[in-house]
Amino acid sequence: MTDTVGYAVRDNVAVITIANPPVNATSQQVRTGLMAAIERVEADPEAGAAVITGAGRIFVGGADITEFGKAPLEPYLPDVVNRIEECTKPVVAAVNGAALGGGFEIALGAHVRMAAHTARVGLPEVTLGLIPGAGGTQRLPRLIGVGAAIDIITSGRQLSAQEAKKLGIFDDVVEADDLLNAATAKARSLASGEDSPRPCGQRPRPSIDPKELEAVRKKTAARHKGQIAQLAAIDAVEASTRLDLKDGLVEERSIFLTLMETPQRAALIHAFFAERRAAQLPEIAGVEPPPFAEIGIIGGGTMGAGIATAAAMAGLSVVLVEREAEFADKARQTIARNLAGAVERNKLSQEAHGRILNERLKTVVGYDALSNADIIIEAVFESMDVKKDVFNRLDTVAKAGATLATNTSYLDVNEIALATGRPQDVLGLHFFSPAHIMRLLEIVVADRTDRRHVARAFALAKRLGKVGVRAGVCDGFIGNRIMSHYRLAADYMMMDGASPYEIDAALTDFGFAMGPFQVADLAGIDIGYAARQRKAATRDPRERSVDFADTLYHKGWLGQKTGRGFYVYDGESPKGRPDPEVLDLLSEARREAGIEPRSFTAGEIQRRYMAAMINEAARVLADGIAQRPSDIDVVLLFGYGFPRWRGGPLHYADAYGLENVLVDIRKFAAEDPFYWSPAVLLEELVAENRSFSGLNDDSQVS
Ligand code: T1G
Repeated sequence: MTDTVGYAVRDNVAVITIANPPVNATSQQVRTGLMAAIERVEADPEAGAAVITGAGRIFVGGADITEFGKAPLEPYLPDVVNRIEECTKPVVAAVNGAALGGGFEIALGAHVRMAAHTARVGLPEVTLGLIPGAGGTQRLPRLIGVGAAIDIITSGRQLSAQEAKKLGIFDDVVEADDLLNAATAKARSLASGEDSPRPCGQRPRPSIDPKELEAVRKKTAARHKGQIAQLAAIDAVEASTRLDLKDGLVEERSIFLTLMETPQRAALIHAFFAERRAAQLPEIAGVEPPPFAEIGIIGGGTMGAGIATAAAMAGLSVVLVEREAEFADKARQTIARNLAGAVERNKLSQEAHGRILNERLKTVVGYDALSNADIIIEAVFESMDVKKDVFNRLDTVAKAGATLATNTSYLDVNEIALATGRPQDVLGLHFFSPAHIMRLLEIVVADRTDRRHVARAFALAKRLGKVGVRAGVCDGFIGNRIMSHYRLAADYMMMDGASPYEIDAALTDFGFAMGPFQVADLAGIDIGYAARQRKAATRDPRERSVDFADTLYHKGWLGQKTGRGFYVYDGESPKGRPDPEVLDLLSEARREAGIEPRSFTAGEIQRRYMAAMINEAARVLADGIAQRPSDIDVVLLFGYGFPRWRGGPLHYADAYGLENVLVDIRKFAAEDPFYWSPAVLLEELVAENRSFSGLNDDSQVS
């Protein structure tokens, strides 16, 4: 065997163990080893049957994604799975942990599937722009039916062992410790001929009513607008209703290889690795993060309560401090509501919910309660004076070595740090609301922040299930700084003739979860108003300012929270409908500004919006606020609704062509040379015929 596939015979059963850390991905070595192991079982007189299992906590995490985009190497995974299914002796899959993608397909090739109660299965290929390419689209429908198979394959979701058993995927689910014994006992009974299981591939072709299939196709297209893999997966599953296994596998392979060449596959794989690369920083390489068990939070508003919820759900003990008992109680009620929502969404067990409220969460008055906290996060009012006062008081209360974090979304973390006698312990932890749901966490490293606190912050992000991204100190850090720039491009287009509704429609067609004016209504027109007031003091006089939204603010039209903003929200259209009065006000504002409105195509709206985003992202990168282009992609993907299947703004820029971005910017610069001045880094990359992806090597931080 290879050292990634072990083979050991025990009581007439060959146990084949896949050991390819960290996730037992089916690398070429694993595929070769599996092929050899099956051949060995057939020839081995000591083995009447075989069990396939994974070493460690994962069964098989899937095909080896690092091989994608390169020339495929034999043996191909579908051939390995076919070989398992054709084995002349019984093969039992002992699914000891996550069996994802190709891992699940290996289990489907086995004749019987048994799982540990902690195991999970899934076919996440569509999240990578692909479809299952090793028989999953042919075997799963034969096992559980077309409808259930399409749901699992097009959602890419993971199923618990219990749900999988209910669907008929697992023949048995046992305690994790008993799995190997149970599986070898099963294999032994199969070897003795007591039972002759029917391999998936030998089951009859499944069927589905054509009308039902059409309805599923329509629903899938609506749910995954703009994406291709989900619909291609339905085509592959549909083939299983028409073709025998062999021909169905040929059809699946053809669809799979076509998708392998698509820009969406490249973008989604980029996103997969970008998310994991963000935590790889030379400045914390080899730095052991100080342990943490207790999190202190100051401020029990939406953000503070959300952070407390996330920390408590991650098993940490939480002390939330408010100024008065009434506010402390209110915070507790907010947290309880958040937890109840998590239970409804199956993100938290009822038992854990109770344990948190009874044992793990304290909501009190008085900073003294923070004296044992390892990490203290303030989420108080966004005012420098208020924050300085908080940190000044923390200095006297927090224990030595505690990490002192501000949740500010734009204030100068260096200035806040100097409000304490321990600036080396201070950094920013910029959570995104709702903090117990949004996965992005900007970790803002100030000039004096000690690396151990940076390492601890990344360890906290991982513990909370968040994606930590390192940011330098500037107004808005990475995400908000870029957003405030491209948001202006939308405002300019609105004043120059495009309606807010055309702009939102063009950008949701591009793939954004919401357009900028829908976002403004969601966040609150008053929030935008406050930001404009704050920036007015320091705005460069050359910058064109647009204050149309202030008109709505002064009318009390603050967005969703008042039932009216750019859109009208009422019983008739809870999601909001265009407001003719807004258009009249806009025409009036254009007249007063002496603007002759012109029309914008959806394409031009998209090009302007993206050019602005890319231009400011290039500046953020050049200023060292972000460590690498893919970190900026991660921020926009996880915090601002950028479509994942486009990979993020800088991956998109490379795909669109940096020279094309620069041509757009230079064209727009004719009307506004200040706002559209090209980023120097962008001009350099174009001049040197380089791409942003070439800068995604290890972070520049020494
Ligand atoms: N291939 C290569 N490397 C992988 C990998 C994979 N499939 N999955 C994870 N890694 C790396 C990851 O980059 C990280 O590297 C390390 O392993 C730990 O990952 C033919 C075509 C399995 C649930 O989409 O969902 O099968 O940062 O931090 O939190 O039909 O990894 O340490 O250098 O995520 O414990 C389908 C992807 C592939 C599953 C474990 N499979 N992986 O989570 O660890 S396509 C997937 C995951 C396919 C077939 C098709 C998770 C995990 P580094 P991690 P984790």
